[in-house]
This record gives sequence, structure tokens and C-alpha cells, in this order.
Amino acid sequence: MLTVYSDRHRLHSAAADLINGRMEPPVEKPARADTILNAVHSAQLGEVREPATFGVAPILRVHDERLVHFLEHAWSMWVEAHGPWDAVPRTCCARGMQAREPETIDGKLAFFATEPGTPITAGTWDAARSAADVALSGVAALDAGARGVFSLCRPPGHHAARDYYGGYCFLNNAAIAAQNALDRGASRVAVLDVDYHHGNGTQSIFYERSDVVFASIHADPRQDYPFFLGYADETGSGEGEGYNLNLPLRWGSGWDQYEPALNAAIARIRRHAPDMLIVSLGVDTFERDPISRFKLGAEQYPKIGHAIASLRVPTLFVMEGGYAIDELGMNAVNVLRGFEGM
Ligand code: SP5
Ligand code: ZN
Repeated sequence: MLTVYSDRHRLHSAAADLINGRMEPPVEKPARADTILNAVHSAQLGEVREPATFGVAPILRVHDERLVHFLEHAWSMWVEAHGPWDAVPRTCCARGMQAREPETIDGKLAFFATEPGTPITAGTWDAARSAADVALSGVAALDAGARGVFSLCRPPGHHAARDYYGGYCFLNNAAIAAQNALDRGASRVAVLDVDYHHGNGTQSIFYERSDVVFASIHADPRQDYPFFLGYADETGSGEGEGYNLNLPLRWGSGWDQYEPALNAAIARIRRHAPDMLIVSLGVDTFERDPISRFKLGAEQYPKIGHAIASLRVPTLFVMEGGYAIDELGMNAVNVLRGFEGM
């Protein structure tokens, strides 16, 4: 399987993250992509290729230009206002407040961020753009005939919506890829999100559309981030009614709960008969993940890949979360090996 990867992910590197009320070393860090790339090499998965550059046009097919403009200029505004350390919001916009973009950097951070755990650093914009290029290059490779491609994106993307960011995500790589597949001529696309956290950004981007099925297995939003989206009764609206499938699972869920949910997601996607499948590949479902509470063992990841392969659809794997740094690479690559029947 082809892997698309860029070293530019390294340009996004936060100093700290607020975890359980304390500033700690960030779990979403450059070493994540390094360990996944190492596992790709060790497993001899196949060629590793640099992405092509696509510019902002395919990004603007999914994201509001105000968010894109903000992400491009946030660091310089922040440095001018405060200094050269990570830009984080002190407040966020809440229910019923005026949804008008403020002028100052602190106001803009509050306007576009959903939470304070996703710092903007000197190279965040360049890294986020490069992750979108990694995803878009994967779509191009599938168009050229590949059966499966791994887009080793970092930073991740599935919590970023049309006009907000958060959850370690700035641009929604999977949604940008899905939209680009449609723009290149696909009629129907499916996004299968197996990250531990609900892909609120992806869901919201496609919620009113019937050309993209979004199916997600994730921690129950009553218990875990992102809390305010991901309930089972969110089934899509308007044209999109019936095209969104949420399969929330309780903390402590293992393969016995996960496997039937995965089969239900795959059955829904099969019914959609997509021309392309995008997998938001998070492996933070792992039993030793430091911020998550599912109980999947390492031996389950090849089974996830094998089940996905049963759809027999050209498939783009887009890297999302996974924070157990020692096992992250192996778990991610094991999904791909399971897909390949290795
Ligand atoms: C892409 C992705 O996986 N984003 C995840 C964002 C999660 N942000 C919330 C982190 C909350 C950490 N809670 C720690 C609990 C540890 N016991
Ligand atoms: Zn996650």
C-alpha cells in the first residue's frame, strides 16, 4: 500500500496541553507521526511518497474562508499581541451569544476555537495545510487506480468543522478528501470514522447531504469529548436524512461491543454503494491509550482492516488520533495490513 507522508507535520508542535486540570506534555506531538512512519517501514507496507501541493481551493470547498484566513494569520497576530508562545483561547463562544467575529486575536481565538487544548504554534498553518495535501494526494492516487492508500496526516482533522477548530484538529483532512473525490467525479462517498472520539467536524460538514454517508463508532458523548455531538439520534437532516449513522459505545467497551457496531457501520456504507471510502483512522480505541477508555487489544486492529476490505471499494485511510506512543505505529499499520490481507 502507498503511504503519503510529509515531514512538515513537525512544524506543528505544542508546548503543553491542559489535561485533567494540569499543564502536561502534549499527547498530540510530532513523535506520533514518526512512530507511525517507522512502523510503515518495518512492516514493508510499500512506497512512501511526498504529497503534491494543492493550495487552498480544495480546502475552501469544505471550510469557511474566515476560518482559513484566521488560521493563516493567527500566529502573527498572537505574537504581536502577546509573544512567541502557543496561542490558546481563554474563552469560547457559548449558547446564545452573538456569533460575530471579534477584531482582536483573543476574541478571534474564542470565536473559532471550541476548546483551549488545541494550541496554534509558529508552524501550525503550514503543517495543517500539508496534512490536507497528504489527504488530497491520497485521493489522486486512488483516482490513478490504487485500491488502498494511507494518508499519514498530522495534525489530525475530524474535529474541525466548516468554521471552527479544536480537538487537536485545524483542517478536516478526511472531509477535504471526500469533497475532492466528489469534485473529481465520484457520485457517492462514504466516511467511516473509527477514532475513539466522535468526528463532529465531519458529521457537521456533510449532515444535510445525501452524497456522503458518515458512519462513526465512538465514545458516548454523554461521557467523553466532543460531548455535544455524536448521539445515536443524529441521523442527518433535509436531503441528508438517513445519511448519518452514529454508533456511540460506553466507556469500557471492548471488541464484543465494537465488532457489531463496526458491522452495522459497514452494512450502512455498503447500502450507499460509494465510489470511494475514506476511513478516519484513529487508534485511540486501544486499551492502553492515555486519554481514552475503550478496551481494544492490539489483535483487533487487523480485524478492523479486514472488515473494511470486505466493502471492495477504493479506500483512503486518513490518520486521526491515537496517543499510546509505543504501540501507536503498530496498531495503525495493523489496520492497513488487515486491509491488504497481509
Ligand atoms: C483527533 C483526536 O483524537 N482528538 C482528541 C481530542 C481530545 N481532546 C480532549 C482531551 C481530554 C483529555 N482527557 C484526559 C482524560 C485522561 N484520563
Ligand atoms: Zn480521537
